[in-house]
Amino acid sequence: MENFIEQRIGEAFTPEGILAHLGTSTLGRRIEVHPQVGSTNDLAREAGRRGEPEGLVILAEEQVKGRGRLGRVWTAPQGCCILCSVLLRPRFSPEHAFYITIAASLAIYRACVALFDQEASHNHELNKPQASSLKTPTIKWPNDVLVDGRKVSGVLSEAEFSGHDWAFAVVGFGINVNLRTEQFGELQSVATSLSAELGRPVDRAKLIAHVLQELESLYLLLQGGQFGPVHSQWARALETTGKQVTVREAAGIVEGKTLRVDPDGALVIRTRQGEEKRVLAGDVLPGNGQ
Ligand code: BT5
Repeated sequence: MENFIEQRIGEAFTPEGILAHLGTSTLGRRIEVHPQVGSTNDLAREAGRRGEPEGLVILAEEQVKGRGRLGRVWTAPQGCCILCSVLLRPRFSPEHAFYITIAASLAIYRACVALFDQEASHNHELNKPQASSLKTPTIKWPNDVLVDGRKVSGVLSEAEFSGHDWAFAVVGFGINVNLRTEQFGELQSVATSLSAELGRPVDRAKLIAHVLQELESLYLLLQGGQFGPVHSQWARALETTGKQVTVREAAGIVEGKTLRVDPDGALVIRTRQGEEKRVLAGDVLPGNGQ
């Protein structure tokens, strides 16, 4: 039985395997699975330009040109992670584009929290002492999901516009699912995987179905103009609030204490000089989060 479960969990993605767990009405009703691509975001953008309907999900077992924000690289060993892009056709104003990233990180965060909660109650049922090593996921502003301070997932939203309106949006995310920490190489101190944190393999098909389900319900709120509830849930999950941070933005470095996130997603920092600074795009640098 154990072997069977291991084998099933380690299986390649198939659309049918995911659809069997999927309860969405739009997202993922059409799924493409590719053994190897440049970047799933590129394929989703091509699909957007071809006029494919929203909800198309592109998954790959391997990316040779996986990208992060600002020209950075996303790396993942073949066949053990989630590398996914979703085509969206938002109806809300493009000025709220940042909410797509917020919704995706919140969806991934929620699916991860559910996994960790299940593990805790499973341990409880088995009368195992609560694994003191079991950590809670958090979101690091603006787009990372962390477990115990290390990155388990990143989100890259991209959009194309037609005049002042959307042509379409693509939200791409990578989730480190079944990897040993040694497989991260030089990223080992900053990255982790769900299997490493839980101490067991995770069913990728179930997980992606759960993420898509969460993403759809958040996206429906956005399509209905309800940004407030999405923002407040995201703000609650942020590990960055109330901490001393150093943030790198295009204009330079901002240091200070994080006060809040504004409705447009900006991180508000009180600098040592007592000034309030809003950072709309940047990175919270590691190692200074207390
Ligand atoms: C992100 O960028 O975190 C967005 C990553 C989005 C990846 C997905 S995979 C499917 C879709 N197709 C794509 O081509 N991309 C999307 P950023 O915040 O810029 O973080 C990038 C940084 O994360 C890198 O510079 C590394 O330091 C680190 N990194 C790279 N691979 C990682 C991994 N597997 N786990 C944790 N950290 C990683």
